[in-house]
Amino acid sequence: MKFTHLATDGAARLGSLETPHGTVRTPAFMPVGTQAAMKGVHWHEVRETGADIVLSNTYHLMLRPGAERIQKLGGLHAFMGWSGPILTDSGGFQVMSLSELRKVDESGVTFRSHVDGAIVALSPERAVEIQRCLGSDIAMQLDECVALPAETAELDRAMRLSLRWAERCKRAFEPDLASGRALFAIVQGGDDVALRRESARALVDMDFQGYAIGGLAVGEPQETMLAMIEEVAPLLPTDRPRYLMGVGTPDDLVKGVARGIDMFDCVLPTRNGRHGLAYTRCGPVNLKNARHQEDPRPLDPESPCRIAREVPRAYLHHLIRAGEALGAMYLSIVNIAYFQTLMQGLRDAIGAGRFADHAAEVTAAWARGDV
Ligand code: PRF
Repeated sequence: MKFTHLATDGAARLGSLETPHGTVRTPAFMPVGTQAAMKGVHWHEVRETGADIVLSNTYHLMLRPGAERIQKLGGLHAFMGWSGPILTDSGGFQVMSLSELRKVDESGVTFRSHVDGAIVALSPERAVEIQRCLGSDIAMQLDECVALPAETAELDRAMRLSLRWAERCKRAFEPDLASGRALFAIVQGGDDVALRRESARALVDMDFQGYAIGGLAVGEPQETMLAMIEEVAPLLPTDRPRYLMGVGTPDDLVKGVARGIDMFDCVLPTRNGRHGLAYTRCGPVNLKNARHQEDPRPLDPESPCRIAREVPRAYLHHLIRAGEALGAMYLSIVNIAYFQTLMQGLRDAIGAGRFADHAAEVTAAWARGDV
């Protein structure tokens, strides 16, 4: 994997990340296809929104259909029919948020499968092995993310455990280095500045191909999240990509890029789309609202997305109210396309040296709204 840093504007960075399955233009937003599917959206439609890379999950795929089964079928790219880059999360975060009877100890996490009730163990070594079976272009270390607010002692314990797991993941990943696939470390430490610094410094000393900031957007106010990014980003090597995990709203993305983040992922565009919320250049539009019942206007006549440009709001309102699958599909595409257009605008602005002005314009259009 090769990261080329093309331009900077303040702390914002324009770059390009070469993976075995193609190039990712950064700053990048990765839509989330948790179970090897972008719920209701074809891969060619995901590609048409402008997405270069997608995220999928170790946790779900190890339980069903199984990592070794996907490997037998040619790996995750062939299995699901997405030929571009794939980043896989390591599973620890999903274990903590989705499974019952979970236990964390030095060896890893043990939990009860939500699929068949079986007891499953996930160690740092197994997390790397699963991501090898999947053939993900970017694998993540196993880590422990603590929800905020939390006691310092708890944040300290989880951060140190994550550092030891980072070492073990790195060792387990050594045979993969020649493949061009990458392993990213994850900075933890919650909202504690000293812990964040210690985590970032220790991981940088271990020398990973990229660095994620985890443990944010887990219950803290946005200003705390931004303060942590401001502490951590300057400690990370400028020649490696920086990934803010599980973030966020369009406003989070603009503010994250302004602080030097290169990659993001979030379920918001697809999950909120399924629930009737459309993201547009002029802010979010809740299509469930009765005021759209007789509105013939499209969501945004200037959008590069055909659905946003052409489909009447009244029809989208009807589809969502009637529980039609097409409504969820349409809004998922509209939203992924909006997030990609937003990122393209940020990339263009960094390249042109007008990031701050552009960010202010984007924010002002949301504030004005149109409806
Ligand atoms: N760790 C991992 N995945 C994650 C997170 C984390 O801290 C987050 C936190 N926002 C989202 N996804 N491995």
